[in-house]
Amino acid sequence: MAMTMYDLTGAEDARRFSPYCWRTKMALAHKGLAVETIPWRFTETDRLPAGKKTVPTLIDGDTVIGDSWEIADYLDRMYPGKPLLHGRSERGLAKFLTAWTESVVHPALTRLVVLDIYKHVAEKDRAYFRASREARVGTTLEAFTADTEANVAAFQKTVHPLRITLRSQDYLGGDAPSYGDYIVFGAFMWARSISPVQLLAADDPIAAWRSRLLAAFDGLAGKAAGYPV
Ligand SMILES: N[C@@H](CCC(=O)N[C@@H](CS)C(=O)NCC(=O)O)C(=O)O
Repeated sequence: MAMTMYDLTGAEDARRFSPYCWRTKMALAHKGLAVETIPWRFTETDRLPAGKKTVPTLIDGDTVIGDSWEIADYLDRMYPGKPLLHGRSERGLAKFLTAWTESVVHPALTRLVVLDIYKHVAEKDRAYFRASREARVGTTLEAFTADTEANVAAFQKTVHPLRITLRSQDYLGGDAPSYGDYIVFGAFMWARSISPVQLLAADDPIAAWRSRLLAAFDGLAGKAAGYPV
């Protein structure tokens, strides 16, 4: 039986925009595991099994796992082929990429996409989304995102370490994608799913890496609803 996964969406069922859910979907595809995704919206916490509060939440038979890192670990334990987090050093580096993505890349992207997210979420999610995110950023979504040009420039500077790395190798994993690639790529899928803002110049090595991952697994990510990049 295929696994099922609760997957964040906007007003339309097809607009799957969670960076964490994208990590997990790429990880499942990496292992060749089938998953049926269930569209889930911010105010539907009661629908999540086992008291989970965030997505991705994965259900595999009788097992319910929340948190993308826990899910990657679980998948490696239960389905050891094509490991995601094998070896202490790979695991350690994936931890660093998680921390960098969540504490540096996501905040820089939030400046660019948070108002677009608000515009795409279901009507019933809007009040919750605005109130929770404005409390987080300390101002209105409009004020926080006002200067797109400056915010794109700041984002491009933020991801410079990624750019330097990808000048000399195709993936963070070297010549093939690793779970670390999916962690960072999830952030780019977050933006692509929800926002028309062009984050990267066409000749940026990061754009070439993003294209490779959009095409991976028969275009799993590239075929998903989103804006052209
Ligand atoms: N550490 C968790 C974070 C998951 C997370 O925060 N997911 C967001 C969607 S992108 C969520 O469910 N948010 C619920 C909310 O904001 O109420 C993971 O890696 O899975």
